[in-house]
Amino acid sequence: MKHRIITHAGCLDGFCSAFVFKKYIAPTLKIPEDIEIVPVMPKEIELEEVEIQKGDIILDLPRPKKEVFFWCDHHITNKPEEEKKNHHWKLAPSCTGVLIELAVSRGVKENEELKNFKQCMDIIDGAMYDKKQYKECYYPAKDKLTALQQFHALSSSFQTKDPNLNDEIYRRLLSNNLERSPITSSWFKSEFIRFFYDARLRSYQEWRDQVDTYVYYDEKSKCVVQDDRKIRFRKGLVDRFYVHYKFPETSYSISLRPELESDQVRMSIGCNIFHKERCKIHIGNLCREVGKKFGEGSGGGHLQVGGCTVLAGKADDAMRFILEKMKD
Ligand SMILES: [Mn+2]
Repeated sequence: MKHRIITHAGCLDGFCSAFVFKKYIAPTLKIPEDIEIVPVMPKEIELEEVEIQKGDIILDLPRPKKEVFFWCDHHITNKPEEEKKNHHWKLAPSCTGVLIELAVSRGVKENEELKNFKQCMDIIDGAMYDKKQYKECYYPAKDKLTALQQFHALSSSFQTKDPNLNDEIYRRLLSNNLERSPITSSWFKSEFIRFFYDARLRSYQEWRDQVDTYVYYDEKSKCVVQDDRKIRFRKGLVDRFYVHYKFPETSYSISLRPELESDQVRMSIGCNIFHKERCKIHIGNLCREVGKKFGEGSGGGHLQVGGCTVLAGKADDAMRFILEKMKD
């Protein structure tokens, strides 16, 4: 049987999930080392735009309708109705963490490096940063990077504005000889990855300076609104936790980003990451509902963060619908 690893494109958790599968789980299943890596977006699985094959290994992505060799995910909206032998679903901060646990349960030795790997990924993908860790990862860095910063540096290398470049870097890094964790691998130690991170940190600052001019706090719904339809073009790169740092009284945030080519608006909703106890709604379910009601059906996520795509003409209705839900 021919195997491929199909994993979440442009996503650090997708990358690290593929890393853990290839390095630790594949050998237990006698899967060859040169396995092909195929980065895809969740939407491509949901809308059946990728041709799924029997031998496929699907990580950090929705479960495809067709039978596959192996599937592992941690998104609450992808919880399967029935259990299956080759299906691994667990509500957890990161898919990488679920796969590391699985590898350990299959006999892989759990050392400090692996523990640290899981811990960093749980903080990053589960948005479990405290204010200090947030500052550490999103503001200019010193010469020597902490482990958490190193994972951020890694992700910035395949989150440029060119999806093909991202996929290329992603696949090439994963085709290297994999050591015990991505950040202890020799290829990671090169200056090359640091370039991407330093540039990204400057981009965050540019974005923060611009967003300060149009972001606002809606008191009734306790939500910060960042509506990019208000600006002609966006500067820098989004620092998704900044609004909660800037408005500590918020419970939620929403961002609207018009997609120029498709006449759709991408919405991201999250709770205040520094005060998750304020989150009273199931955001993943809300996103799924909004995606169906106001768009073509793409939407989902976690309890406390999610995203969906709606038709441009229905974006205002969708926004009113969401803000109303946040009030109670
Ligand atoms: Mn994930």
